[in-house]
Amino acid sequence: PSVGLIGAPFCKGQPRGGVEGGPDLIRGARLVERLQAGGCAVKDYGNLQFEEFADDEPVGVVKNAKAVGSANQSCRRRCTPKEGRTHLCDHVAVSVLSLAIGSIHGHAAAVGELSVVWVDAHADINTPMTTETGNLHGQPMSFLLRELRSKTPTLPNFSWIKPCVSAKNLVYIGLRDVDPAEHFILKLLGVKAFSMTEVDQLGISRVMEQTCDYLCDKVQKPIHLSYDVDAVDPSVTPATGTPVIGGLTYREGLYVTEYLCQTGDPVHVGTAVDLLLGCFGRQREGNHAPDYQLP
Ligand code: DIR
Ligand code: MN
Ligand code: MN
Ligand code: MN
Repeated sequence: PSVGLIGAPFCKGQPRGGVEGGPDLIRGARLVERLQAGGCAVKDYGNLQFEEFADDEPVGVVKNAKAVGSANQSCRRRCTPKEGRTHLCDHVAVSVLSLAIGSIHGHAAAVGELSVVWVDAHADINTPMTTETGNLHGQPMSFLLRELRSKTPTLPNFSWIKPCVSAKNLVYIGLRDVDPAEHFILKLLGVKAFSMTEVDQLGISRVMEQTCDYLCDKVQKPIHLSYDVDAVDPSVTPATGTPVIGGLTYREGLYVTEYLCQTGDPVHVGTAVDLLLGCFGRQREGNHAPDYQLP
Protein backbone atom coordinates (compact mmCIF):
# COMPACT_ATOMS: atom_id res chain seq x y z
CA PRO A 1 0.00 0.00 0.00
CA SER A 2 0.96 3.63 -0.31
CA VAL A 3 0.67 5.81 2.75
CA GLY A 4 0.60 9.58 3.13
CA LEU A 5 1.32 11.06 6.53
CA ILE A 6 0.04 14.42 7.73
CA GLY A 7 0.97 15.56 11.22
CA ALA A 8 -1.54 17.68 13.08
CA PRO A 9 0.26 19.07 16.14
CA PHE A 10 -2.82 20.49 17.81
CA CYS A 11 -4.22 20.27 21.34
CA LYS A 12 -6.96 22.87 21.68
CA GLY A 13 -9.87 20.44 21.44
CA GLN A 14 -9.33 19.93 25.15
CA PRO A 15 -7.57 21.84 27.93
CA ARG A 16 -4.36 19.84 28.38
CA GLY A 17 -1.10 20.39 26.57
CA GLY A 18 1.02 17.55 25.26
CA VAL A 19 -1.06 16.09 22.44
CA GLU A 20 0.55 18.52 19.99
CA GLY A 21 3.81 16.60 20.39
CA GLY A 22 2.19 13.38 19.14
CA PRO A 23 3.05 13.52 15.43
CA ASP A 24 6.76 14.09 16.00
CA LEU A 25 6.92 11.46 18.74
CA ILE A 26 5.31 9.00 16.34
CA ARG A 27 7.87 9.89 13.67
CA GLY A 28 10.59 9.60 16.32
CA ALA A 29 9.45 6.02 16.89
CA ARG A 30 10.54 5.44 13.26
CA LEU A 31 7.05 5.06 11.83
CA VAL A 32 8.16 5.93 8.29
CA GLU A 33 11.06 3.47 8.30
CA ARG A 34 8.94 0.73 9.81
CA LEU A 35 6.14 1.21 7.29
CA GLN A 36 8.72 1.14 4.49
CA ALA A 37 10.26 -2.01 5.90
CA GLY A 38 6.78 -3.51 5.74
CA GLY A 39 6.56 -2.73 2.02
CA CYS A 40 4.61 0.55 2.11
CA ALA A 41 5.43 3.47 -0.15
CA VAL A 42 5.38 6.38 2.28
CA LYS A 43 5.12 10.10 1.62
CA ASP A 44 5.43 12.30 4.69
CA TYR A 45 3.68 15.63 4.08
CA GLY A 46 5.09 17.08 7.30
CA ASN A 47 3.12 18.88 9.95
CA LEU A 48 0.25 21.27 9.39
CA GLN A 49 0.73 24.81 10.68
CA PHE A 50 -2.04 26.44 12.59
CA GLU A 51 -3.15 30.01 12.98
CA GLU A 52 -3.26 31.41 16.53
CA PHE A 53 -6.19 33.47 17.77
CA ALA A 54 -5.69 35.97 20.58
CA ASP A 55 -9.44 36.69 20.76
CA ASP A 56 -10.77 33.13 20.94
CA GLU A 57 -13.50 33.84 23.49
CA PRO A 58 -15.80 31.00 24.63
CA VAL A 59 -19.07 30.65 22.71
CA GLY A 60 -21.46 29.69 25.47
CA VAL A 61 -19.38 27.03 27.20
CA VAL A 62 -17.53 25.96 24.03
CA LYS A 63 -13.79 26.66 24.18
CA ASN A 64 -11.30 27.57 21.42
CA ALA A 65 -13.85 27.51 18.60
CA LYS A 66 -11.82 29.76 16.28
CA ALA A 67 -8.63 27.76 16.73
CA VAL A 68 -10.38 24.39 16.35
CA GLY A 69 -12.43 25.54 13.34
CA SER A 70 -9.39 26.96 11.58
CA ALA A 71 -7.14 23.96 12.34
CA ASN A 72 -9.76 21.56 10.99
CA GLN A 73 -10.08 23.68 7.87
CA SER A 74 -6.31 23.49 7.25
CA CYS A 75 -6.54 19.77 7.74
CA ARG A 76 -9.45 19.46 5.30
CA ARG A 77 -7.60 21.53 2.69
CA ARG A 78 -4.58 19.26 2.89
CA CYS A 79 -6.84 16.23 2.49
CA THR A 80 -8.87 17.52 -0.46
CA PRO A 81 -7.89 16.73 -4.07
CA LYS A 82 -6.11 19.26 -6.23
CA GLU A 83 -6.73 19.16 -9.97
CA GLY A 84 -4.51 17.08 -12.18
CA ARG A 85 -2.62 15.46 -9.40
CA THR A 86 -2.91 12.12 -7.71
CA HIS A 87 -4.11 12.94 -4.37
CA LEU A 88 -3.23 12.19 -0.83
CA CYS A 89 -6.54 10.49 -0.30
CA ASP A 90 -5.47 7.67 -2.58
CA HIS A 91 -3.21 7.04 0.33
CA VAL A 92 -3.91 7.26 3.99
CA ALA A 93 -3.73 10.23 6.27
CA VAL A 94 -2.84 10.51 9.89
CA SER A 95 -4.99 12.77 11.97
CA VAL A 96 -5.33 13.36 15.67
CA LEU A 97 -8.37 13.69 17.88
CA SER A 98 -10.11 17.03 17.43
CA LEU A 99 -9.10 17.26 13.76
CA ALA A 100 -11.50 14.46 12.89
CA ILE A 101 -13.86 17.04 11.37
CA GLY A 102 -11.24 18.19 8.87
CA SER A 103 -9.84 14.79 8.00
CA ILE A 104 -13.24 13.13 7.53
CA HIS A 105 -14.52 16.14 5.59
CA GLY A 106 -11.45 16.04 3.35
CA HIS A 107 -11.64 12.28 2.91
CA ALA A 108 -15.31 12.56 1.89
CA ALA A 109 -14.51 15.39 -0.54
CA ALA A 110 -11.92 13.12 -2.16
CA VAL A 111 -13.77 9.81 -2.36
CA GLY A 112 -17.46 10.60 -1.86
CA GLU A 113 -19.73 8.72 0.51
CA LEU A 114 -17.81 6.94 3.24
CA SER A 115 -18.21 4.77 6.29
CA VAL A 116 -16.77 5.82 9.63
CA VAL A 117 -15.49 3.38 12.27
CA TRP A 118 -15.07 5.37 15.47
CA VAL A 119 -12.94 3.56 18.04
CA ASP A 120 -13.10 5.47 21.32
CA ALA A 121 -14.15 5.21 24.97
CA HIS A 122 -16.32 8.24 24.13
CA ALA A 123 -18.91 8.91 21.44
CA ASP A 124 -17.66 12.45 20.62
CA ILE A 125 -21.17 13.34 19.47
CA ASN A 126 -22.05 16.18 21.89
CA THR A 127 -23.39 19.31 20.25
CA PRO A 128 -22.30 22.79 21.42
CA MET A 129 -25.64 22.83 23.26
CA THR A 130 -25.22 19.48 25.08
CA THR A 131 -21.49 19.52 25.90
CA GLU A 132 -20.75 19.30 29.61
CA THR A 133 -17.06 20.13 29.28
CA GLY A 134 -17.07 22.74 26.50
CA ASN A 135 -14.26 20.76 24.86
CA LEU A 136 -14.62 20.42 21.10
CA HIS A 137 -12.85 17.03 21.09
CA GLY A 138 -16.12 15.67 22.52
CA GLN A 139 -18.18 17.07 19.61
CA PRO A 140 -16.81 16.27 16.13
CA MET A 141 -19.44 13.72 15.09
CA SER A 142 -22.25 16.21 15.75
CA PHE A 143 -20.82 18.48 13.04
CA LEU A 144 -20.25 15.63 10.61
CA LEU A 145 -23.62 13.85 10.76
CA ARG A 146 -26.25 15.00 8.29
CA GLU A 147 -28.97 14.06 10.78
CA LEU A 148 -27.67 16.58 13.35
CA ARG A 149 -27.39 19.55 11.00
CA SER A 150 -30.21 21.49 12.69
CA LYS A 151 -28.80 20.81 16.16
CA THR A 152 -25.37 22.38 15.69
CA PRO A 153 -25.16 26.18 15.75
CA THR A 154 -22.46 27.68 13.57
CA LEU A 155 -19.39 28.50 15.64
CA PRO A 156 -16.76 31.02 14.51
CA ASN A 157 -14.54 29.41 11.80
CA PHE A 158 -16.96 26.48 11.46
CA SER A 159 -19.07 27.84 8.59
CA TRP A 160 -17.15 25.82 5.93
CA ILE A 161 -18.30 22.53 7.44
CA LYS A 162 -20.95 20.60 5.55
CA PRO A 163 -22.18 17.44 7.25
CA CYS A 164 -21.01 14.58 5.05
CA VAL A 165 -21.64 11.36 7.00
CA SER A 166 -24.94 9.50 7.42
CA ALA A 167 -25.79 7.95 10.78
CA LYS A 168 -26.30 4.55 9.14
CA ASN A 169 -22.69 4.58 7.94
CA LEU A 170 -21.21 5.07 11.41
CA VAL A 171 -20.11 2.34 13.83
CA TYR A 172 -18.67 2.84 17.30
CA ILE A 173 -16.34 0.39 19.02
CA GLY A 174 -15.11 0.56 22.62
CA LEU A 175 -17.65 2.94 24.20
CA ARG A 176 -17.73 3.07 28.00
CA ASP A 177 -18.07 6.74 28.95
CA VAL A 178 -21.02 8.22 27.08
CA ASP A 179 -22.76 11.38 28.32
CA PRO A 180 -26.58 11.20 28.76
CA ALA A 181 -27.22 13.58 25.85
CA GLU A 182 -24.87 11.56 23.67
CA HIS A 183 -26.67 8.34 24.62
CA PHE A 184 -29.97 9.99 23.70
CA ILE A 185 -28.59 10.99 20.29
CA LEU A 186 -27.21 7.49 19.60
CA LYS A 187 -30.62 5.96 20.34
CA LEU A 188 -32.53 8.68 18.47
CA LEU A 189 -30.49 8.12 15.31
CA GLY A 190 -30.18 4.36 15.77
CA VAL A 191 -26.40 4.45 15.49
CA LYS A 192 -24.65 1.07 15.53
CA ALA A 193 -22.44 0.82 18.59
CA PHE A 194 -20.33 -1.95 20.08
CA SER A 195 -19.72 -0.71 23.61
CA MET A 196 -17.31 -2.63 25.84
CA THR A 197 -20.35 -4.68 26.89
CA GLU A 198 -20.71 -5.99 23.33
CA VAL A 199 -16.95 -6.52 23.09
CA ASP A 200 -17.26 -8.67 26.25
CA GLN A 201 -20.31 -10.53 24.92
CA LEU A 202 -19.23 -11.18 21.34
CA GLY A 203 -15.46 -11.01 21.46
CA ILE A 204 -13.53 -8.63 19.24
CA SER A 205 -13.52 -10.95 16.20
CA ARG A 206 -17.31 -11.05 15.95
CA VAL A 207 -17.47 -7.33 16.64
CA MET A 208 -15.26 -6.69 13.62
CA GLU A 209 -17.15 -9.20 11.47
CA GLN A 210 -20.46 -7.57 12.35
CA THR A 211 -19.01 -4.08 11.86
CA CYS A 212 -17.98 -4.90 8.31
CA ASP A 213 -21.19 -6.81 7.51
CA TYR A 214 -23.18 -3.83 8.72
CA LEU A 215 -21.17 -1.23 6.80
CA CYS A 216 -20.78 -3.25 3.62
CA ASP A 217 -24.46 -4.13 3.50
CA LYS A 218 -25.24 -2.77 0.01
CA VAL A 219 -22.40 -0.88 -1.57
CA GLN A 220 -18.84 -1.12 -0.32
CA LYS A 221 -17.67 2.35 0.68
CA PRO A 222 -14.22 3.51 1.74
CA ILE A 223 -13.75 3.29 5.49
CA HIS A 224 -12.49 6.16 7.59
CA LEU A 225 -11.06 4.80 10.83
CA SER A 226 -10.94 7.33 13.64
CA TYR A 227 -8.97 5.79 16.49
CA ASP A 228 -8.81 7.60 19.81
CA VAL A 229 -6.05 5.94 21.84
CA ASP A 230 -8.25 6.19 24.95
CA ALA A 231 -10.30 3.31 23.47
CA VAL A 232 -7.47 1.08 24.58
CA ASP A 233 -7.20 0.42 28.31
CA PRO A 234 -5.24 3.09 30.22
CA SER A 235 -2.93 0.37 31.56
CA VAL A 236 -1.64 0.20 27.95
CA THR A 237 -2.11 3.82 26.80
CA PRO A 238 -1.80 5.98 29.94
CA ALA A 239 -0.85 9.05 27.89
CA THR A 240 -4.36 10.29 27.31
CA GLY A 241 -6.17 13.23 28.87
CA THR A 242 -9.34 11.24 29.54
CA PRO A 243 -8.42 7.73 30.70
CA VAL A 244 -11.37 5.38 31.32
CA ILE A 245 -10.72 2.04 32.99
CA GLY A 246 -12.01 -1.15 31.33
CA GLY A 247 -10.90 -0.56 27.76
CA LEU A 248 -9.73 -2.69 24.84
CA THR A 249 -6.69 -4.81 25.55
CA TYR A 250 -3.57 -4.21 23.46
CA ARG A 251 -4.50 -7.33 21.50
CA GLU A 252 -8.10 -6.26 20.87
CA GLY A 253 -6.91 -2.78 19.92
CA LEU A 254 -4.53 -4.21 17.33
CA TYR A 255 -7.06 -6.75 16.06
CA VAL A 256 -9.30 -3.88 14.98
CA THR A 257 -6.56 -2.47 12.76
CA GLU A 258 -5.44 -5.82 11.35
CA TYR A 259 -9.02 -6.70 10.50
CA LEU A 260 -9.81 -3.43 8.75
CA CYS A 261 -6.54 -3.62 6.84
CA GLN A 262 -7.60 -7.04 5.50
CA THR A 263 -10.80 -5.59 4.07
CA GLY A 264 -8.48 -3.96 1.55
CA ASP A 265 -10.31 -0.64 1.57
CA PRO A 266 -8.44 2.62 1.85
CA VAL A 267 -8.52 3.77 5.44
CA HIS A 268 -7.78 7.08 7.05
CA VAL A 269 -6.61 6.82 10.59
CA GLY A 270 -5.35 8.80 13.52
CA THR A 271 -3.45 6.96 16.20
CA ALA A 272 -0.20 5.62 17.61
CA VAL A 273 2.58 3.60 16.02
CA ASP A 274 1.67 -0.09 16.50
CA LEU A 275 -1.92 0.66 15.62
CA LEU A 276 -0.77 2.46 12.47
CA LEU A 277 1.50 -0.41 11.50
CA GLY A 278 -1.47 -2.75 11.95
CA CYS A 279 -3.58 -0.57 9.67
CA PHE A 280 -1.02 -0.86 6.90
CA GLY A 281 -0.43 -4.54 6.81
CA ARG A 282 1.74 -5.47 9.75
CA GLN A 283 0.42 -8.75 11.07
CA ARG A 284 1.36 -10.24 14.38
CA GLU A 285 1.79 -13.64 12.72
CA GLY A 286 4.70 -12.08 10.77
CA ASN A 287 5.10 -10.71 7.26
CA HIS A 288 7.39 -11.41 4.30
CA ALA A 289 7.66 -9.95 0.81
CA PRO A 290 5.81 -11.88 -1.95
CA ASP A 291 9.12 -12.53 -3.76
CA TYR A 292 11.02 -13.62 -0.65
CA GLN A 293 13.46 -16.50 -1.29
CA LEU A 294 14.88 -18.66 1.44
CA PRO A 295 18.69 -18.27 1.32
C1 DIR B 1 -16.54 14.11 27.06
C2 DIR B 1 -15.15 13.48 26.84
N1 DIR B 1 -17.61 13.26 26.60
C3 DIR B 1 -16.64 15.48 26.39
N2 DIR B 1 -14.83 13.15 25.49
C4 DIR B 1 -13.66 12.58 25.09
O1 DIR B 1 -15.72 16.30 26.60
O2 DIR B 1 -17.61 15.75 25.71
N3 DIR B 1 -13.50 12.08 23.91
N4 DIR B 1 -12.64 12.47 25.90
O3 DIR B 1 -12.50 11.34 23.39
MN1 MN C 1 -12.00 9.33 23.94
MN1 MN D 1 -10.57 12.40 23.53
MN1 MN E 1 -12.33 10.95 21.16
